[in-house]
Amino acid sequence: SFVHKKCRNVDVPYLGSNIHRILVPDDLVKWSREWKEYSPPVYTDSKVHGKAWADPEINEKNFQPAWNSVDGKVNRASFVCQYAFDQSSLCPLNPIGRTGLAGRGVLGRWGPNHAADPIVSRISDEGHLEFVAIQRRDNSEWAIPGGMVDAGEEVSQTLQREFAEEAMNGVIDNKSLEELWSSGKELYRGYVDDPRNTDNAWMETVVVNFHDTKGLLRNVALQAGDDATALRWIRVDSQAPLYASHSHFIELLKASHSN
Ligand code: RP5
Ligand code: MG
Ligand code: MG
Repeated sequence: SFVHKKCRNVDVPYLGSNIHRILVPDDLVKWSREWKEYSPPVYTDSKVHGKAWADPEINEKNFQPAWNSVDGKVNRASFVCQYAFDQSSLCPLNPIGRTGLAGRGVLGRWGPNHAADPIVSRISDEGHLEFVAIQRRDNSEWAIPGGMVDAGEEVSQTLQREFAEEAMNGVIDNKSLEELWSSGKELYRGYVDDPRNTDNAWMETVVVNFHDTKGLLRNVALQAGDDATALRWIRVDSQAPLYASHSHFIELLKASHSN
């Protein structure tokens, strides 16, 4: 079964910090494997504290979230399973298993942090299936231009908003793309092996393909914006390394266009 890898990397410090994860061997990822001395560093970035998009500390008096369900405007349900809790800290437990780091890191929510990933694709003049990729500001890796679902936001909105912010330099009302946005095909919903994941906070996403059969994107200026520093079309067969689990999502894109 699937084990996460990118959130067990001990070669680099955790994003924006000098904290290192402890090494979790493959066979000790699952919580069901006993590891009595497991005691990872506990780390939550100070930028998370007091933010409207983030949860408070787990033991804060007024923090009584509806775990494993839609909690008002925040979806705290996991696509993977009903998640369990650490017996002493009471924090949600990553459904895939240990990551070598506890706390939330830079993620705002305890438990699942929901995102959406729009894969905008086309067939190039040379006949190759390719998709819009952006370079991320946080670690310079190439990625699908996805982002977090805001509180109270529909995933369908997140997909369009994030694409507009990161790949159209914020131009949201683009009438010429209406037809493209209504053509979405879901490729995946579930866990993301994101390098920011921790034992108690992790990324999940809905990946939707918008395939431009009519050349609608020729009328649109694609340009990196917001937390993207560059943009390019990447061929699905290019083997270019991608952020988090995005290579897996591109494999699903390939498969869905090969029949
Ligand atoms: C990944 O992080 C998701 O697949 C999505 O692409 C992205 C969302 O986070 P930000 O781009 O907002 O940092 O796990
Ligand atoms: Mg964004
Ligand atoms: Mg993003």
